[in-house]
Amino acid sequence: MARHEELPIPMFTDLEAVYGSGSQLEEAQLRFKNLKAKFIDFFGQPPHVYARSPGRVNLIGEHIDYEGYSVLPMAIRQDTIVAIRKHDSTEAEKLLRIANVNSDKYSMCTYPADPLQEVDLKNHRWGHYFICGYKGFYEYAKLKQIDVGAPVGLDVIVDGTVPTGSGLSSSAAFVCSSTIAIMASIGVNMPKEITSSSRGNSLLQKCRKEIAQLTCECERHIGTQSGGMDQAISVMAKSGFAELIDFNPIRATDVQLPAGGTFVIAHSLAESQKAVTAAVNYNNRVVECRLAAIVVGIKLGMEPQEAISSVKTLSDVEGLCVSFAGTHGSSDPVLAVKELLHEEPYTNEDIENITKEKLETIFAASPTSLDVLRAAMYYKLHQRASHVYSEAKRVHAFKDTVSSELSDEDMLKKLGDLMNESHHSCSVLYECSCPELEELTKICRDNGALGARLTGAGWGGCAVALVKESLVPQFILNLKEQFYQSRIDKGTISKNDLGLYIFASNPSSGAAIFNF
Ligand code: NG1
Ligand code: MG
Repeated sequence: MARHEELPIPMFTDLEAVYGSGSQLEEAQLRFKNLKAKFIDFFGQPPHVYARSPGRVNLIGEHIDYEGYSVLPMAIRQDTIVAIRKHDSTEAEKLLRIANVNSDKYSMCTYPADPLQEVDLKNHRWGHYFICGYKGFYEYAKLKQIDVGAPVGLDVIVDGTVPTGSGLSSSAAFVCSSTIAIMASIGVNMPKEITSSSRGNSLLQKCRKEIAQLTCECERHIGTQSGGMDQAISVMAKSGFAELIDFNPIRATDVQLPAGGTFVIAHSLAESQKAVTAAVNYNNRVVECRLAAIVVGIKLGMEPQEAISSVKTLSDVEGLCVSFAGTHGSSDPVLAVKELLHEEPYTNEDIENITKEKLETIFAASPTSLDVLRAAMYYKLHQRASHVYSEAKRVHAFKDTVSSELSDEDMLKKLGDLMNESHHSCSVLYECSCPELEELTKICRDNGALGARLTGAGWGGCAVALVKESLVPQFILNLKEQFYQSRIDKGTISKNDLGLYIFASNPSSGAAIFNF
């Protein structure tokens, strides 16, 4: 194994740097020890290297990353660790064997060591997320002309603590840790344009950015047209800070949260299986936003064909919207949407009359979008665009509030209000909430949360509440009583697991590699 300074990506660190000290460190040491023992059990030899990447909670900015708008998440301590061993090139079996420490729930998945294999979207398996990283890594190497040699077999064990289907991005934690583990085990170096002129910290930042971009593309192999927030924060997070993430190109700006407030994460216990329901939920909204953007572009004077070929996101037509609204004395794209798009849902025919093109033709290059068209009855262009433009403004208002001169108390109140507005918009305009999340966020507010909203894609999963630090223990007790107790009584969850479903969270650090 190469020594630290020779290793490919400068993300090697030690457990203390990531997991801190005291009982958390001891817990982490035990976790890695068990993981290593399991690895030897499964594969007869220890792993070469480990990569970890955390889940995240999005504080504000929902369903706007894929429209090109900035979002504001923070990493959580729960993470995925991938332990990996690369086969010798002389070893005959060229297989990817992917096991899980939780082998009762996740049985071993085996795939050929072939970077060109297709991910079988019709038969979802948990190991597919590793294949996303695998394919993405080889595509990246090809693009950057990095010589990575012929594919060899890989033995892998995954240990994840991010609850799945919960809006905390277990998927990105898995994809990012897989990709980074593959990079580290295959021993590639970062392209020269990144490493040549950068030293120390700035090199590390450049590499993190590059990996964030790469992993975002990786996860699209699972069939969701995701925007990049989750991978960006999972790779680039810094302990103690939330991050404002900008796209095109990806960039992270540290955001110091005000003293006296704590973010509490609470699971609605409705599991959202995004990879399975994408055609009617997530990808449906991506398609609706694209259609809204094209229609707005045409209404504001673009030729239909020009709009179809050049308008990809609502951010592409924001400038047009703003100048249109400007003639009415405002610079708010939400106002433009109000006038340009009717609230009645649009049918296929309504839209095709405007675009002068079949929707199937517009989306011909995207099989997952064609799945959306097959499943959709109508398209709520007005509502989706209003959500996106207003949510994008709330992200900046959140960031501005944090850096304003307000007292901590006033600041927390303002942040809470923005979170409540965000939830309302997700719920009413974007329709990505569900009855359990509505009940949970209401209970949060009734128990003194300054703000509460769904986090992540929605349709189940978690809520995040901003709570005054001094109230947190009582707040958690009240939620246990008012939301979880009836579910414990019904046997939905066990009392002993409550700590997995409701917890306070501090901003944790991003992806890292270990070898010991
Ligand atoms: P979840 O479902 O929480 O992993 C998804 C997307 C994000 C973002 C949010 C909604 C993926 C990997 N992530 O998050 O990019 O669009 O929904 O804000 O698809
Ligand atoms: Mg996800």
